Amino acid sequence: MRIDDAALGPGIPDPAIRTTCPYCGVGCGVLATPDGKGGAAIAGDPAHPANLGRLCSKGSALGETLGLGSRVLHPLKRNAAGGYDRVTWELALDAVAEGFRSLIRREGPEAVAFYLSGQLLTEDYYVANKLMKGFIGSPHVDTNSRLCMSSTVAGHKRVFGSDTVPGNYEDLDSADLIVLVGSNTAWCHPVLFRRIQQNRSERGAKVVVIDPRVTATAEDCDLVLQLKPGSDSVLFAGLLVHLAEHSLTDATYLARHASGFEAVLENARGIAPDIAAVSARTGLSTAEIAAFYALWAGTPAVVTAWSQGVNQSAQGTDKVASILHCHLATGRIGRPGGGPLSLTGQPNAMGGREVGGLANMLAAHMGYSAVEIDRVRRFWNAPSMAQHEGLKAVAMLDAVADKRIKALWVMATNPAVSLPRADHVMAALRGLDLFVVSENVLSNDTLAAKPHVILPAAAWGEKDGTVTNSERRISRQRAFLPLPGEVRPDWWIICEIARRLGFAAGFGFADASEIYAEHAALSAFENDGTRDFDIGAHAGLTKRGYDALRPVQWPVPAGQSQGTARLFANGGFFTPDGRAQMKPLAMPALAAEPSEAFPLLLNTGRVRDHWHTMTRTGLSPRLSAHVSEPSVHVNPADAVRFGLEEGGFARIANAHGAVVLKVLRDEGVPAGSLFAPIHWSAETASDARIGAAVQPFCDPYSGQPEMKATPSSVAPVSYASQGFVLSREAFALPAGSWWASVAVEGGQGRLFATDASVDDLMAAVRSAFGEDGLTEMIDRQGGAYRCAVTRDGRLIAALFVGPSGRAPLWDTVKLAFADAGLAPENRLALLAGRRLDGAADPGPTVCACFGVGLNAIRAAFASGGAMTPEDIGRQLKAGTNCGSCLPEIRRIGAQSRETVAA
Ligand SMILES: Nc1nc2c(c(=O)[nH]1)N[C@H]1C(S)=C(S)[C@@H](COP(=O)(O)OP(=O)(O)OC[C@H]3O[C@@H](n4cnc5c(=O)[nH]c(N)nc54)[C@H](O)[C@@H]3O)O[C@H]1N2
Ligand SMILES: Nc1nc2c(c(=O)[nH]1)N[C@H]1C(S)=C(S)[C@@H](COP(=O)(O)OP(=O)(O)OC[C@H]3O[C@@H](n4cnc5c(=O)[nH]c(N)nc54)[C@H](O)[C@@H]3O)O[C@H]1N2
Ligand code: SF4
Ligand SMILES: [Mo]
Repeated sequence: MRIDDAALGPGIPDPAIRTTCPYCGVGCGVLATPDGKGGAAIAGDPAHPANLGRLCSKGSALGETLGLGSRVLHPLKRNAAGGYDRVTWELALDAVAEGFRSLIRREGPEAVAFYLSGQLLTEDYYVANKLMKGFIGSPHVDTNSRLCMSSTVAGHKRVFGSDTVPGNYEDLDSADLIVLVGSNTAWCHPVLFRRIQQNRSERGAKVVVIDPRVTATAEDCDLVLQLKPGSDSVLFAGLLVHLAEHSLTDATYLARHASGFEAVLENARGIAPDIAAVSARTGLSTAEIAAFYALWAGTPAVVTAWSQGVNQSAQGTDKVASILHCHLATGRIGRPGGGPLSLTGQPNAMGGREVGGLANMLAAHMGYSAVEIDRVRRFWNAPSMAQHEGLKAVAMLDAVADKRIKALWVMATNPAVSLPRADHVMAALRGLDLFVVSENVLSNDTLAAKPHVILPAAAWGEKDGTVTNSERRISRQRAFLPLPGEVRPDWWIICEIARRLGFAAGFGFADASEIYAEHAALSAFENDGTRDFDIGAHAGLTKRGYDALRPVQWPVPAGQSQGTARLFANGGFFTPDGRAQMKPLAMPALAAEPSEAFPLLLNTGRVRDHWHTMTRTGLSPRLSAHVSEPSVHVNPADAVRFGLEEGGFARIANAHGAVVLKVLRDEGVPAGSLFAPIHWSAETASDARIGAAVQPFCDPYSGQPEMKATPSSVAPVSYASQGFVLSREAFALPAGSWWASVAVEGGQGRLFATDASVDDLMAAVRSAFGEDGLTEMIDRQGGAYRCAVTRDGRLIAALFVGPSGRAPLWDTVKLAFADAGLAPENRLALLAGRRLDGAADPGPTVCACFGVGLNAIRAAFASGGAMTPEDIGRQLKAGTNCGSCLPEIRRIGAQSRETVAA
C-alpha cells in the first residue's frame, strides 16, 4: 500500500510508509522503509504534528525489534501433558468459541471476561468491547489502562463531566510555565520533554518538577519540589487557597462556566489553610511552596502536565481534580499556552477510553445510564446488553481467583507481571476453566501460566488501524510488513469468535476501515453536541479515505473539516447545564503507612530505554545497554541504616511478595523510600518481578492501584561472586544463581551473582561447551574464573566471574563478543581484559543512538576539553540524535566538575 503524498504532506522517500510509534502516548509519527528482508529503516516523520520528525531512543531503535525469533507464529493449544500443539486456526477458534459458549450456558455471561490493553488499536478494542458488552452480555471488560489512566478519566469526569483533555502539545510552545507532576517526562515522554526544554532554553519558559524522587527530568528545570509521596492534592488545594486569597481567580469564568467553586474553596481551606499547613503535610519548605505558588499564580500561560505519580495512587482522582480546580478557578483552560494536560502512557490509552474499554464505560464515551444502554443497544442491534458496570482490573483478577469469573481472554498485556500482587495473579490465571491469550511473543510470564489456547496476533509493522495520543490526536498505524506465519490482526480474531458464537451479522467487517467507520458513526449517533467524543465526520469514511487519513484531533463532528485543537476556553462542558462541576476533594489516605516491619515505601516506575515487560525493547542490544540489570535505588542514609552495599544485592519484601535486586545508591531517592523499575519479569531475571511486591489497594473512585508506595522491608543479600556470561548457545547457570538477561550483539548475555564455586562454574561451562576451544584463567583461591570458548575461529562464549563489585569488564568483553571473528591468538588478551583494539573500557552506555559509554563522556569532561553537553555532542556525537541522554550528560558534567572542585 502506498499512501498518496499529496494527501499526507511533504514528499517522503518512495518505499516509506507513514505510521506511528507503538510505544508511548506522545504518539510520534514514524517513516518506516521496509528493507525487503523483514526489517525496516526507521525515521521520524517530519510532517507529524506530535513530533515534527523527532524520535527518542526507543522509537529510533524500533528496527531492532522486528525480528521473528521470539514471535508466536501459529495458533497453539495446550495438550494433556501441559505442552502445546500447533493447531489450525479453525481448531483454535472453535475451541475458544466452544469454551466460551459452554461456560456462558452453564454459568451465565458474567462468568466470562476480557482483559485488554492500551496497546491494542482502536479497531481491535471496538470489536472486543462490542462483542462482550452488546452480544455476550457481560460487562466484564477492563484493560491495563486501569493501571495507567483511570484516575485521570475519573478526575476528568468528576470535574468536567466528561473524559476530555482540553489542551494540546502546541500549548507547550507558548506556555511560560510548565509544571510536571509525577512525571519523569525526560525518560517516559522524551520527545515532549525535548520540546519543553527547547521552550525553556529558547523562550525562557520556566519548568517545575514535582516528584518525591529527583529524576532525570529534574536535571533540567527551574524548581524541584520533592514532596512526600501522596501529598500532591494538599499542594494543589493550597494553591487554590493562595489564588483565592490573592484575588487571582477568574470570577467571570467561574460565574459563567463552573459550579461548586465556593464549596471547593472551603474544602481546600480545610485541607490547606495556609503555607505552614501545606509544608507540614507535603514536607516541602515554606519557601519552596511560596515560590511555586507565586510562579503559578503570576504566570497566566501555564500548562500543568501529569502522569503516573498522580494517577497511580490511592488518591489519584483527587490529585487530578485538585489540579483541574486550579486551572478552572483561573480560567486557564483551553487557551493557547494554558491548561491541564494528562500525559498518557500507552500508544492507544486514549483510543481505549474512546471505545469504552474500561469496565465503567459502555462505548463511545457513554456510560451505563438506562438511556445510554438503550441507545447503544439500538445502534448495535445488540441482543444482550450488559446492564451495569463491570469489574475493574484488580477486582476482576480477584473474581478470577475465587472463581466467579471462569473464562478470561487476555489481549496485548502481560498481567502476570504488571498487575499488583503478581504472584496471586499468576495463581489465579492458572486456575481458570478457560484461559485464552492473544500475543505477539511465544514466551512471557502470562504465557507461563499456561493458557488453554494461544492466538498469534499481528505486531507493530503488520497491523493496520488507528491510535489516539495524549492530545486527542487520532493517527493511523499502517502495516509495512507482511503478516508472518499464520498471525492475524486482533480485530480479525475477535470477529471470528463472534461469528462462531452466532453473531456474524454484527461482526462482518472486511477490514479495519469498516470498523473505524462504525465506531465513528456510534460516536455521532444521537449526539447533537451532548457528548465530547464525536468523530461523526469519519462515519462515512471509505477504505481509501481511511488509508489517507491524516492525524486529526477529535472532536470532528459531521460537517467539520478540521479537528478541534482546544476545548472549554468558553465553557461548553458536557454536563446538563454546560458548566464544569467542581466538587470537594475526598482526601483518601495513603493506602498504607510504613510500619516497623515494613519501614520503607516502595516506589516503582520506568527506565529510559525499556518498555514495560521488555518483550520488544529487551530484543535490542542498544536499548539494553543503558540500564542492563534490575536495581533498587536507595538513599545513601538508608543504605547505611540497612547495611546495603553499592553493587551488592537487597531483598525487598512485604506481605504480598519479594524480589532481589542490585543495590544502587541514589541521592535522588528520599530517605524512607525505595525505587525499583517495572521492566524485569521471570522471563528476563531470576528474582526481579516487582509486581509481586506491589500492594493491590486502589483509588476508591477510579479503581486504579497505588503502585508507587507499598510499605516494604529491605535487607542485604550476599553472593560469593559476581560475573557475566555471553553465549551464542544455551547455557545453564548453577541453580540458585541471581541473574538478569541482557540483549547483546550476536547472542545472549547474562549478568549474574552466585554462591557456586569456581569448580561448579567450570563444570557448567564444560557441560555446555565441552573442552575443545576452551581457554581459561583459574584462580580458585581468589574465587575468580574467566574463560573463552572458540569454535572454528569464532568466539562462541565467554564467562567472567570474580569476588565482588560490578561485573568485571562486561562492556569490554561484550564488544569483543559482538565481533564474531575473534582470532584465537587474541583469546588470552581477552581474558586479561584488554580491548583488542587497545582502547579503554567504554563503561555503560549513556547515548543509545551512537553507543557512547559513560567512561568516554567522563574522560571528555575531565580533560577540560568539554564543558557542556553541546561540546560532548561535537566531540563524541553523544546526544545529537534523539537527545534522550542529554539530562544524563549534563549530570555527568556536573559530577565531574564537583570532583574537580573537591
Ligand atoms: N521509557 C519508557 N517510557 C514509557 C514507558 C516505559 O515503559 N518506558 N511506559 C509508558 C507508560 S504506559 C506510561 S503510563 C508512562 C508513565 O510515565 P511516568 O509517569 O512519567 O513514569 P513513572 O516512572 O511510572 O512515574 C513517574 C514518577 O512518579 C513519581 N511519583 C511517585 N509517587 C509520587 C507522588 O506521590 N507524587 C508525585 N508527584 N510523583 C510521584 C515517581 O517517583 C516517578 O518518577 O510512560 C510511558 N513511557
Ligand atoms: N509496579 C508497577 N506496575 C505497573 C506500573 C507501574 O508503574 N508500577 N505501570 C502500569 C502501567 S501504567 C501499564 S500501562 C502496565 C503495562 O503493563 P503490560 O501491558 O502488562 O506490559 P507490556 O510489556 O506492554 O505487555 C504487552 C504484551 O502484549 C504483547 N503485545 C504487544 N502488542 C500487541 C498486539 O498488538 N496484540 C497482541 N495480542 N499482543 C501484543 C506484548 O508482546 C506483551 O507481552 O503496567 C502497569 N504496572
Ligand atoms: S517519545 Fe519515543 S516512545 Fe514516545 S512515541 Fe515518540 S518515539 Fe515513541
Ligand atoms: Mo501506562
